[in-house]
Amino acid sequence: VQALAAGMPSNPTKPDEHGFVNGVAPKPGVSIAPPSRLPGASTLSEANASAKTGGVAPEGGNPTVDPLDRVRVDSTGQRLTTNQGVPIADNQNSLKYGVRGPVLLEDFILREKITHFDHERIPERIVHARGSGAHGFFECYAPLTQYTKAAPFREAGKVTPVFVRFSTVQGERGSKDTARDVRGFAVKFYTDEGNWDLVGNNIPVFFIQDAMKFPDLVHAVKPEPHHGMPQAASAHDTFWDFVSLMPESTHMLMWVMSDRAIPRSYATMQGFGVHSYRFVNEDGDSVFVKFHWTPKAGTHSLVWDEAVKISGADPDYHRRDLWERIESGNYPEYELGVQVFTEEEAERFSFDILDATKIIPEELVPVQPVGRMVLNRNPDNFFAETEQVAFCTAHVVPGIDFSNDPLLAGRIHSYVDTQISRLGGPNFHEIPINAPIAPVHNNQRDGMHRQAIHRGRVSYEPNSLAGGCPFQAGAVQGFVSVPARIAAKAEQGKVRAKPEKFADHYTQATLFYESQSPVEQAHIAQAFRFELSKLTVPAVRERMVASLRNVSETLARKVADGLGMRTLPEPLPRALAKPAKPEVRQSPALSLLARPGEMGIRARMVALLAADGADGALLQAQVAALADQGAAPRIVGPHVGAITTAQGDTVQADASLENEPGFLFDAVVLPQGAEAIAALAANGQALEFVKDQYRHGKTLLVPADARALLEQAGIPWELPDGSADPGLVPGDGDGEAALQAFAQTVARHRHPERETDPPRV
Ligand code: HDE
Repeated sequence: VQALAAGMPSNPTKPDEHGFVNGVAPKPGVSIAPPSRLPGASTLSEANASAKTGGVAPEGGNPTVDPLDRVRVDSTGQRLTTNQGVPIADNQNSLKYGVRGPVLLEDFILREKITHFDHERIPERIVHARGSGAHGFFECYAPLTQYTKAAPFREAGKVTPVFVRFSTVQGERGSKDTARDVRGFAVKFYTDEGNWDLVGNNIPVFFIQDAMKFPDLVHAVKPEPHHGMPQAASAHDTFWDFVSLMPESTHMLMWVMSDRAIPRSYATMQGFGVHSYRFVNEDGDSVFVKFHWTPKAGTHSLVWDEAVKISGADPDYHRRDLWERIESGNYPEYELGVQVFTEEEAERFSFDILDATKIIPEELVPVQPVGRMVLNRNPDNFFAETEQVAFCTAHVVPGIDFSNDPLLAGRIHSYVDTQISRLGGPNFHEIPINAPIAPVHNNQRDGMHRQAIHRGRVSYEPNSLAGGCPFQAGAVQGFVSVPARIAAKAEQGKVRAKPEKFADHYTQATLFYESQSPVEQAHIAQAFRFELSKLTVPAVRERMVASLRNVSETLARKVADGLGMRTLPEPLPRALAKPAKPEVRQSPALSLLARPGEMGIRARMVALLAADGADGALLQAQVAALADQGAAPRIVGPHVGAITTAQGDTVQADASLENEPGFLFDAVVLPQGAEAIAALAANGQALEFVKDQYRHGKTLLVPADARALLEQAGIPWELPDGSADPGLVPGDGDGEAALQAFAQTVARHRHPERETDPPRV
């Protein structure tokens, strides 16, 4: 009180946190000027326009770093303390009465430590529990003000910080990354006008049309409740029972059974907002919009046999890949594209744009590129950032609004609701990773874990005692919902029903299947075969094949053959006898091959097999050349550590055949040196290594000596049709030209022309 009276801060060590400008208390009733709340001094994210909204994309830097500094802890050179800041003298022994005596209840240090530990876990997300996050920025290419006043799209070069979390859906927090599953692609934009969360998936459609069915869907796909199995897998009775009874799932099933559901990397998959949203401009005019993220590295996937094996050897495969790409400077980058269309156009489409089981073919409404997102910084702390981040479809900003998609409506409710129990109360927006960079002022108060210390006695509006503050922003600055007209026919009134076009469950499933390349179609059939083969109830299997007959007779036949089903069941009755004629019957954009990417071999994992007697000089030149091109080369030997080269010196193996098997790599370089080849050809792990590389369609660089290794592994030099296998690159001599040819071949991702079913090797 004395300090205040003297105009001095009450807590001299924290002047700014207590709202004092230059250490002097403001006069009552005078609000604090924003500069006193700059990052570093503030307990809340408030006005700090400078560091986070700069005009130039900070390649390699990250604008979200600074504001979080206030909560970052670096213990370098610091002494150990309790949570109350009391220095701890001994962190090894509990307090006892005599060295062999009982532990004393008074040991507050032990009790604090154990108590905190006991509560270290929070509930995992009910879906999307397993995820990996990264910081980055979004940069706008050109003003989009014609369509939207949303802050990230206001001017060319405008940079908005983002945090992204990728996830699987079905599995628990500790489950594997490479499950066959949808991937979450959730982006939090920390805009000048509040947080905008674009909570999307890597697949542009969904299983169901109405939020009412979401708990049923999730109960069906999660491990079966009686025995808790299977983990992170849809290949079980309850899932297929449900979806085969829900024909609206069929389109989504085509995507989930395609290679899209086993991406090679989070950096090589697309992302989609799924629902139709609205853009709103300064004049209040609105258009519909669908959001698309396209990876610069191209769309690349795993093959199933590879995904299964990876899940055993490295359940963190995607998490590690994301981390390593960012650490090595191969920043994952995605282009944001929008499909913009009007209400009138929407009415003419053969499908309903409120139906989340439908896409808008790109041939009908082109995707316009509007900006790019670069992920350039790993989180400092997995729990504090990736686990505590809370996304929500209700987090929109002026310029973005909703459509009446009934699935979206349920989501707008669900996310906030789930965070309240997951993050322990209504103040999760104050957790640093969730706090907006835009200032937060309102009259919401108290609750669990409140961080803000609100000054003054006014927490209501209208008020006169605080000069009416915080005041309503009004229609010009504030968020105003689009006064969309409701198209309900008068006679309908309140209904529980769906629009008619929602009932066309198959046209777009067929469109998807017919737009795939032959190898992608083969993988879809194999995925259905695998999943349905795991069912214990034959009737469910049959019902699913009956449903597939409405998508494609060829597909249904292939799946039935794979299941030993001699006669095809009758097709399931269709809900809509005469669906509207589709605008597009083929959409090449739906094939993964449509986007090979521009990154060459950057971030590709390349194994260089080695054993005693390998040509060490060549090996080192190859490692250097591959690293130069941005790939991640690793020498893999029979053991880690020293390998004696043909030249008599040693090279160090980074990994062993045992700890990093072949399927973890995108390609392999085989060594030169007859002795090394003989050693590898006598090693079952090395043979499996190259067999997996071959079976999964990878590129192998094969010097003359190494042909013996391929022969031993039973790998044919020719493709099934007798032509030369383009993925087996011959390599001789000093190897420079060969390595060049190898790199170009690796950039093609895979050689599916090698595939046979069942595999030859
Ligand atoms: Fe979600 N979803 N969802 N979802 N969803 C959650 O929110 C929900 C849907 C998506 O990395 C939950 O914070 C309902 C579609 C992602 O933290 C929960 C419905 C799409 C993430 C929830 C859907 C998504 C979630 C669980 C149907 C693609 C992870 C934990 C009406 C457009 C975000 C949480 C992260 C997470 C509800 C359908 C994407 C329970 C009710 C469609 C990427 O609130």
